[in-house]
Amino acid sequence: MSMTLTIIKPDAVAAGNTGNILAKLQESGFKIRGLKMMRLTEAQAKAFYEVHKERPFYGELVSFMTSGPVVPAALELDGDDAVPTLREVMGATNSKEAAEGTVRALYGTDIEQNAIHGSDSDENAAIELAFFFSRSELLGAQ
Ligand code: FUP
Repeated sequence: MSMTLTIIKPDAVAAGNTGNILAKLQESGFKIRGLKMMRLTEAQAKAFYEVHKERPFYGELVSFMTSGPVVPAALELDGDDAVPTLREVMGATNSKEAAEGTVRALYGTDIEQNAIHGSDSDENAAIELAFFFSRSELLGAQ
């Protein structure tokens, strides 16, 4: 099995789409191994997106991600492909360009308010899972 991290972002949580998105991820084969609702602090949002800190959209991204509650979830998939499978189900970064039927096409609005996050590599998935879930929280779910 393999794991990845999603975050249901403030736009999708506020719109009441948390349940629909979790259902769609489960229909795509993912098992939920960790789940919480929280409000990110500015420091947490800055740290999570540190890789983008020189980009012009960083400040707005941090303020969007702290604008309301988010729902991080640890997702497990049989086989090795949790990361690429979530990227496929999630769709392109810009919701306006995301393929029909993807989470971002269904529930996102634009390039910033794009409904969910998905880890982009196995290495980052491990870092991002540890950012939100302790080892015992993930082990306890099995
Ligand atoms: P993704 O992996 O598809 O989430 O995309 P990136 O890692 O490139 O970007 C992370 C987040 O930054 C996106 F989800 C939304 C935000 N972003 C913007 O707000 N504007 C941009 O031009 C690019 C990304």
